[in-house]
Amino acid sequence: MSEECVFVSLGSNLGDSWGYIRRATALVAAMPGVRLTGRSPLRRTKPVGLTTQPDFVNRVLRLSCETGPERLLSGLLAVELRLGRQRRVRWGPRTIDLDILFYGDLVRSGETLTLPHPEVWNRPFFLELISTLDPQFLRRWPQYRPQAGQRQ
Ligand code: A4P
Ligand code: MG
Repeated sequence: MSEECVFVSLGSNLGDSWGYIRRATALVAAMPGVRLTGRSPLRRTKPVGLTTQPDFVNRVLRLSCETGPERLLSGLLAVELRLGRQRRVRWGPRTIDLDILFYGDLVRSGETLTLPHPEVWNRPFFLELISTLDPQFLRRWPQYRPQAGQRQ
């Protein structure tokens, strides 16, 4: 299978969030068929959606993947379980959440996998963190809306 450029988000707002993000980064980098090609800085962010919960720590990873999106997603779910993630409330607090933001140019909508991740354009910190890894990447997407006065 060909290698694709992939962006994965990491988020945590329970327990030792900085530690969970660092451990998740190492576990994702060790997954078969996955090569870590960039990791963004860590950002403390205000909760989106359910706003009455602690602040998050977020990071974005850039990967080169030959797994295909489904195998990548099941690998990420295994990392979440290994780090003690329990699913309780949608958009609620979590030790670790790993989402696929972009898998190459794939666009799909399904029960188990929607690409690009539907919340990418609603969460400015994802856009900012992707830009730290690849400043040109978001221009490939028609949803990309440059700020007034910004050069295209
Ligand atoms: N799924 C579908 N598409 C994807 C994808 N592109 N990547 C499915 C990963 N998973 C995808 O996710 C539920 C199911 O979504 C998965 O089993 C998979 O088959 P989940 O992680 O079990 O549940 P969730 O995370 O509660 O729901 P969801 O919709 O993933 O929520 P989000 O969008 O991840 O929101 N505020 C800040 N500041 N920072 C955050 O990181 N995160 C959330 C969670 C809310 N507020 C936040 C943050
Ligand atoms: Mg999720």
